[in-house]
Amino acid sequence: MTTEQIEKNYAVAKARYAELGIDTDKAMETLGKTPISLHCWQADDVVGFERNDALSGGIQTTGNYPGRARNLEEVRRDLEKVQSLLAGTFRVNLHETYGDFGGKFVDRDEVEPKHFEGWMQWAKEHGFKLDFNSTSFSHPKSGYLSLANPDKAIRDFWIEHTKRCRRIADAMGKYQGDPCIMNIWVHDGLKDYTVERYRYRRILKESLDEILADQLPDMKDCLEAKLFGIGMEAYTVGSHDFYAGYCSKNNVIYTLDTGHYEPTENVADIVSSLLLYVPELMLHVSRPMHWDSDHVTLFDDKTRDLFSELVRAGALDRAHIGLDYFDASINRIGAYIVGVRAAQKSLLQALLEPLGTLREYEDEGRWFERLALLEELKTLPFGAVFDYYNLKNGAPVGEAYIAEVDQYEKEVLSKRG
Ligand code: RNT
Ligand code: ZN
Repeated sequence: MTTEQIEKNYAVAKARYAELGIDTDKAMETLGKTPISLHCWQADDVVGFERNDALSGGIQTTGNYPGRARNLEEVRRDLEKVQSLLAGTFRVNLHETYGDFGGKFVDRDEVEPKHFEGWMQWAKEHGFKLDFNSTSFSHPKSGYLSLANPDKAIRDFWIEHTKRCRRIADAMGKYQGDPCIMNIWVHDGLKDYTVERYRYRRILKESLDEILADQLPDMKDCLEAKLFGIGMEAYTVGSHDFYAGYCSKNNVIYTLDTGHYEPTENVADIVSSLLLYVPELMLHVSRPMHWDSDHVTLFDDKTRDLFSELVRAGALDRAHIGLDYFDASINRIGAYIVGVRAAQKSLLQALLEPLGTLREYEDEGRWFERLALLEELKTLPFGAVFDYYNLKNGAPVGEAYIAEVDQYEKEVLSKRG
């Protein structure tokens, strides 16, 4: 498509949406300034730089597509490439295992802000803000239980780790002049039936109370619930109910990962209930396939529904949008672009909804009209708006990024051993 065609299509789309009272320029502006947090772990299959070991803790990457980032420089280079192919405001979401350990072994209870200074500088140079995650998995002390472990020595190790991570997040937030969102997800769970459900949950609650006791001004905590992990099918300590209760009671941000609910559950429907009781949400937008498979996020009904819900609930400023998937079976840079564009399309389409009219219909009991308009909105020329948004912001339009990803693969990724 030529620039002229993209502009012409946009003019038509703009006029069409205007008929419904929608300002497409305003929608693009909101899209452009709504941050999306890029999860660093898609670049290297969640391996990190601590011990270069296999992933454990109930999550799994499958596939061995060539080109995995093998070190810090490669992860950064890949993220820079991803940024260059997208339009918008981006953050980078790091795990503790991605620290700059300078070739030395730094255990999880020894990590310090200095191990992330390089990341802070790099992020600043490239216009990113950082988010952070403590890391309970892929460690000899991970086992089945970390923060919920009855063994005090193991529990204390993870409490110390998590406290340190909060201080790192606080240092990041201070450096970037914007709170760093720190997610705590622990894999704690059991393979088979337990008679101690209550006990482990009580221990996890006590560990969290201890970890969250310090007030840190430049970071925000969020807690991620989960249904189950691989090899931990019988019981997950940090279930939805556990964290919904904990976050409501303690005014903590709840992390909603779209892969962590029953397959037939509508995750979009959870948003409004949570928002009435927790201060904010952190989203891990993913794509579960039968289970928490962490496939690349798509512009599908579930994702669209989720973003519509944020807009309809007026909650864009109470939601931190992040992605969370790790597909090792396809070009990893391409995986980022497909997922981010899917989230952006979902948000843009949500922003282009004539909510005023729909709400009037609803109030007046005109339910046929509501249904019909919702149905017609689906085929409005929203793609032309998204194309123009990318054009205007200097990003590849439509499928043009495919060739660029292929080129990067040829020049960079294929040369990685
Ligand atoms: C695991 C959680 C968690 C992880 C990352 C790597 O089920 O979704 O968010 O994916 O921390
Ligand atoms: Zn997640």
